[in-house]
Amino acid sequence: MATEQTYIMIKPDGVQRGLTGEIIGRFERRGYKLVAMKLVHASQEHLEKHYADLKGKPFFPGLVKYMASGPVVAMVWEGKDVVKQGRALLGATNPLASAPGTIRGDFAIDVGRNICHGSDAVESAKKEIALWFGEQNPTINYTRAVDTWVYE
Ligand code: DAT
Ligand code: MG
Repeated sequence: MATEQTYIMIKPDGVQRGLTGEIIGRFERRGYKLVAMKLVHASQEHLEKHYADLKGKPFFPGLVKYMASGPVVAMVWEGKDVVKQGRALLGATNPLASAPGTIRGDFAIDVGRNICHGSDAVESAKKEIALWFGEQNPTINYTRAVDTWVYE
């Protein structure tokens, strides 16, 4: 399976609740590689683009307001199967349906305060990385000594 990239974002509630290190740590400990990261206080207009697929849903205005309510941590993580595995690390969209051991299953209760975002496919990851980091490839290309202990 080819190495891929995913867009992972710690939402304003995750930042406010001091869960940034915890969430980053789970991706690090799994073996994935951080290749881009920044703190952003996004505009409503930017968030409407990020969630364009959900425009028209009854919760859309509240979702955009919540996401614009404070800074988020925007990240790109890289590794084998990272899009699907990243979603598994986050847990189900609704934290009440998330298994303990997942990020949402351990730290969240309401769907409108589910503390993190992860791309749902390789193609949407590409779009989201371009939206949050720019069209030029923004990721850092580097090798880690530990990679030979993570991958066979
Ligand atoms: P995910 O974040 O798992 O990709 P999604 O793309 O369907 O889920 O929805 C984006 C976000 O919108 C989700 O993280 C929380 C919010 N959301 C989704 N369904 C909702 C609902 N029924 N009520 C309130 N907020 C909802
Ligand atoms: Mg989604």
